[in-house]
Amino acid sequence: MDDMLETMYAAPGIGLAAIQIGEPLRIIVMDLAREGEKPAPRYFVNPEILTRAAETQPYEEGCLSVPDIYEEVQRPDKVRLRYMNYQGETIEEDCDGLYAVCIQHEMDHLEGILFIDHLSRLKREKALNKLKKAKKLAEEEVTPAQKSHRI
Ligand code: K1U
Ligand code: ZN
Repeated sequence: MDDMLETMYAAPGIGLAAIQIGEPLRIIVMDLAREGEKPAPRYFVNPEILTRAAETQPYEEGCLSVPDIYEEVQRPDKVRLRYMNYQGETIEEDCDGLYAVCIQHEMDHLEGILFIDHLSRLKREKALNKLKKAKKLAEEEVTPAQKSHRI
């Protein structure tokens, strides 16, 4: 979890699920402190959503696994959560605002779901095309050293 937090801060991101760094574990880290505020890391082991509000809220989400794509997603605006913390204690709490958005986004990762899966077919296809183009460009990109050795 310490390594995950370091990776998340370096990205930078506000959340990270273990599977995003290739670890198939039900672990999430998060820090919703704003720039200039004291870091406030949170750790979630085996998190479960106990209840979801019927009301939804829109939030423009991004994802470290889907770079440079930002889209509005509708999710329940409040959830009740149970998880084990860093110290191994079982915690139950109500989440709202960005906390509710982020924990639902991260818990989707645990099930192999990405935020673009919540979009309309058209928006998802546009996002996937943008990703494919970026991947192609990155593959075509050559380093200055490689360029100077070209004939
Ligand atoms: O899980 C992830 O891919 C991380 C993702 C979390 C997230 C962001 C927005 C809504 C829901 C979940 C990110 O952290 S994307 C980067 C980001 O939002 C951010 C980065 C630096 C400063 C502030 C925000
Ligand atoms: Zn993500």
